[in-house]
Amino acid sequence: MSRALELAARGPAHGPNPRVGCVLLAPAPHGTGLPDGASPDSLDPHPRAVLAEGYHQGAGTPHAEAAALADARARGIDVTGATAVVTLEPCAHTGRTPPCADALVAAGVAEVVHAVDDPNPAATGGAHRLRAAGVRVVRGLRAAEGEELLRVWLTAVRRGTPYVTLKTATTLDGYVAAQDGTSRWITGTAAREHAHRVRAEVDAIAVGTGTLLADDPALTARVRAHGAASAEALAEHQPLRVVVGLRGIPPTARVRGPGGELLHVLSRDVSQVLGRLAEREVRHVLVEGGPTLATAFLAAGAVDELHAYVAPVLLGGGRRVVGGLGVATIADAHRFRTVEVRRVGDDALVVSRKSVE
Ligand code: AOF
Ligand code: ZN
Repeated sequence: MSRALELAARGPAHGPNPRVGCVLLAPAPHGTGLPDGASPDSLDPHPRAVLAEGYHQGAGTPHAEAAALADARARGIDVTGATAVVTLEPCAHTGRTPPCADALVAAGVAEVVHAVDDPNPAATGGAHRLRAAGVRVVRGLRAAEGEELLRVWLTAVRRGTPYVTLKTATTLDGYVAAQDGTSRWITGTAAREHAHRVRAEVDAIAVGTGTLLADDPALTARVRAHGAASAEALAEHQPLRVVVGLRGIPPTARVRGPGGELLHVLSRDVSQVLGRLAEREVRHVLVEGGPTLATAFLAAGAVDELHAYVAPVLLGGGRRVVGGLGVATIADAHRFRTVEVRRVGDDALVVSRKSVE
C-alpha cells in the first residue's frame, strides 16, 4: 500500500478525478486463506513480488487498476490469483472508462485490498461486485494515509460542493491595503511564486468584482520561464477563472486574456457560487479575495482551508483582510487548526484547516 500511495501521488492534484495508485502482487505461495472482509491487521505478512503497477493520470485516462492490468499485459505477466492493492475501492460503473471491478475479475485477480471506500454515488459498489464474483476484499488498509492523500477530492465528493481554500496576503497587523487603497506589494516575490504553484493545483480561482475592478488580476497560474530570471510563462494547467458579483467585467480586463476559461457568477450567494462550480465538477476552488468575498465565504462557514501569507510589514490602518463575521464574543470566533507553518522568502505561510466537520 505504501507503493500504491506513492504511485497515486504522481497523478495530477487538479481535475474531477481522484489520485489513485494500484499494485498487483503475486499470489501467496500457499494462499492467504484470509476470510472475505478480513481486517487489514490479519493480512499475510510475507513479502510478495510486485507483478505490475499503475496510477491514474487524470479524467479520461485509464483508472489505476486498468493501468496496472495493462502494465502486466504489456510485459506478458499472468495475474491469475494475484492480489490488487489499490488506494481507492475499485469502481463499479462505466464512466469515462469501463468498470475496474469487472476488469479485475476478468483478469483472474483473487484478492483486492483497498485503503478508502469510494464515496462517489456513480462509481460505488465495487467491493460488493468483486465479492459477488468470488474475490476476497479487504478494506481500510492504511485508510488514514489514503484519506489524507484524497482529502480534497473526498471532501468535495462526499459533500457535493468543492473544497474551498481561502488565500490571504496580509501585513502582520492584518491589512491587505493601505488607507489610500494601495496594496502592491505586501508579500514578496517568493510568496507570490508559491501562490502561483498553488493556483496550478486547483480547479478554479474565485475573486469578487470589487477586486477585479481594483486590481485587474489575470487569475492565471504562472511559472518562471526557463533560463529567464524575470520572465513568466503560463503553467500547463490553467484553473477556471471565476468572477463573483453583480458588476460587469470590463472588456479590457486581464481576466479575459490568455488563461483558463472565464465564468462570471452573477450572485453574491456563496451556496449558489459553490453550486455552479459543483455542476462543472470543480473539486477545489481557491478564493483569492478581496475582503468582501473572503468575508462572505467565512461567514457562510464555507472555508475548508486557509492559506495565510503574512508579511513582516505594519500599516497601522487601512483595509482589513476580512470584515464583520458577526462575532460578538470570543466563544464565537472562527477557529482553524494549523497543519503547516512555512517561511517563504521574508514572509510566513500559515496553512490551517477547519477544525470541526
Ligand atoms: C479515477 N481513477 O484510478 C479510479 C477511480 O468517469 P470516470 O471513468 O472518470 O470515473 C471516475 C470515478 O471512478 C471516480 O470519481 C471514482 O469514484 C472512481 N475510481 N477514478 O479517476 C482511478 N480507481
Ligand atoms: Zn475504475
